[in-house]
Amino acid sequence: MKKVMSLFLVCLFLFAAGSAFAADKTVIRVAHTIAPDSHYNKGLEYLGNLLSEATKGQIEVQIFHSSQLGSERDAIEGVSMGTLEMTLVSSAPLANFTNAFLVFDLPFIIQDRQKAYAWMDGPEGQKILDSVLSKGMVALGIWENGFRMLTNSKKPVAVPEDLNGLKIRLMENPIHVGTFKTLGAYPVPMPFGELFTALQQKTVDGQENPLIIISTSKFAEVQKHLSLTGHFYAPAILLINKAFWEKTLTDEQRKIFIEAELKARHWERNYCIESEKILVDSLKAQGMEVTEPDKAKFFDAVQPVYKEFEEQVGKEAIQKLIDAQK
Ligand code: EAX
Repeated sequence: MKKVMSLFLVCLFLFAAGSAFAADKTVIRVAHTIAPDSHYNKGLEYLGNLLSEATKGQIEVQIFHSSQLGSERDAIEGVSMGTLEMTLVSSAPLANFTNAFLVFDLPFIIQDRQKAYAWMDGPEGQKILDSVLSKGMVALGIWENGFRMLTNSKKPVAVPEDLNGLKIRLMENPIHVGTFKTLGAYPVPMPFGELFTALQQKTVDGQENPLIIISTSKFAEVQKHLSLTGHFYAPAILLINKAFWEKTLTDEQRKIFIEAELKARHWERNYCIESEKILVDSLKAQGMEVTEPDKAKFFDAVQPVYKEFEEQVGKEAIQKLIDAQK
């Protein structure tokens, strides 16, 4: 009986110690809108593993994919207010919060990925990231979503005229919407979480996203035509709540985080570049018809967009990003 009793006490002690330990653990919930096998999810898993290892399990990253916690706009609002710790989003929906990221939304502004990375990771990129500080957020770094390609269920798109009258879903961003208007399409801004159903039910004819999203979101099931336009480059911004970053995390944890984020950022960008190499063939194998569009014609057709948004984006900001890639 005594033996049983002491065993019970030992168990009770271990249980209490275990839960006290668990209470020391800091959980970071991170939301994103795309699939569990997407580049965002893989990059966040990589970051989570680095953080867990370096802090001996003190920090745990919990990933909520597929818009489980709402749209990108919802997630940004959540991180801004502190109801969510972290999110990884395209920079485009940040247009609702600051103008600083708009320069990335101009069509064809990013041509050289490597040079653009260097610029984004340098002081100019930092200035842009700092624009969210006043919104209660810290932008930790610029990851990659990717070059956006056009898909639709109606016809091959080789020249801008082919877009005439097509209903194309876009992110909620004024420059993206303006660009597709200029191209003669009918732009339909909508959160990503509603997109698959909208394509399936043909409320929209097409959409545009990087190949890796077209693939992991299984758009080949509802879209026949893929046009390799690469008209926008979408950076992905890792945002964390400012009070959480400054007050909940310790100095030591923040230091670990900064190092881990840098590693994860490079890892995620490389993962995108590597995946892209096989994705055109893979999407063909899934039944998509692939068109190499006349990019020069698209480039010429969107030039009025630069004039239209020049004031809002800032002439200087535009020129700096272009010059950085020379
Ligand atoms: O950021 O909404 C979109 O099309 C984005 O590419 C997606 O949510 C990932």
